[in-house]
Amino acid sequence: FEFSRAITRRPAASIVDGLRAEHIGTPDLAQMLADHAHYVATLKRTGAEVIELPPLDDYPDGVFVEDTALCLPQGAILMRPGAPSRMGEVDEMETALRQVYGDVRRIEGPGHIEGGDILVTDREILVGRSARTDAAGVAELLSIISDWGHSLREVFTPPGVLHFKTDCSLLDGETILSTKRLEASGCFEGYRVINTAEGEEAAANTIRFNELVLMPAGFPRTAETLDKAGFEVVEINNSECAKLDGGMSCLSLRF
Ligand code: CIR
Repeated sequence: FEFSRAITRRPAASIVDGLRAEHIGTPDLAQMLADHAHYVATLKRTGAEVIELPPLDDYPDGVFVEDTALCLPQGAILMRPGAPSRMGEVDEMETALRQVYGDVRRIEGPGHIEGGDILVTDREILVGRSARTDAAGVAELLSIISDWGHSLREVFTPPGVLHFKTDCSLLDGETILSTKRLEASGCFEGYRVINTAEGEEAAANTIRFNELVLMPAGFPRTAETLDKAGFEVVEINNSECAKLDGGMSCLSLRF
């Protein structure tokens, strides 16, 4: 959770066409831009450099950069999204990653894998199979990261949940914030787990970024739990991204 850099991409006007499981309202671009600016400023507040990429009108979900790559100390790996409309975002990210990484690999397929399904902890890389991430995608990622000395554990995202990290996030070297439904699957044995409050499952997607925990605003009981556990929480309005099933982790690549 200690990072010196992040990559973000400004939301495009086409964001109104972003993918969503359920239509709960049209995202408001002006509000999303304001929230995005708050998010970027918060990352920068920790002293990190933020590489801000321009909007991509051709890719409505382009703001959710996390899904396009996995950034590790040894190199970056370009993902192969399970959502066909998001495939082209990967080439756009490749250009940015080649400027900062000497070693950039790529999931060639036929499998699929998205960054939102990958949680990197101090001891392992957890990958949740989901509607976007399949066994072949996980296997191809494993072949790359085992070269770099990482271990991978395949787990399962609960049905109906978009990504593994929709329901969990890393708070520190040994602590994970998780919904009760995901923890119940047994995937966090050996970790200290803090649960989101009942009815606040959407608070599970946070990011620990240096000294701060960025979390979506509007989940007071979970925020209080984190505060009491000693974390420095910054709440960021996420109303617009939430309409597209997106949250704090989706909005950046961190390394
Ligand atoms: C999608 O369905 O792909 C986007 N609307 C949301 C992506 C959220 N990304 C993430 O959780 N890492």
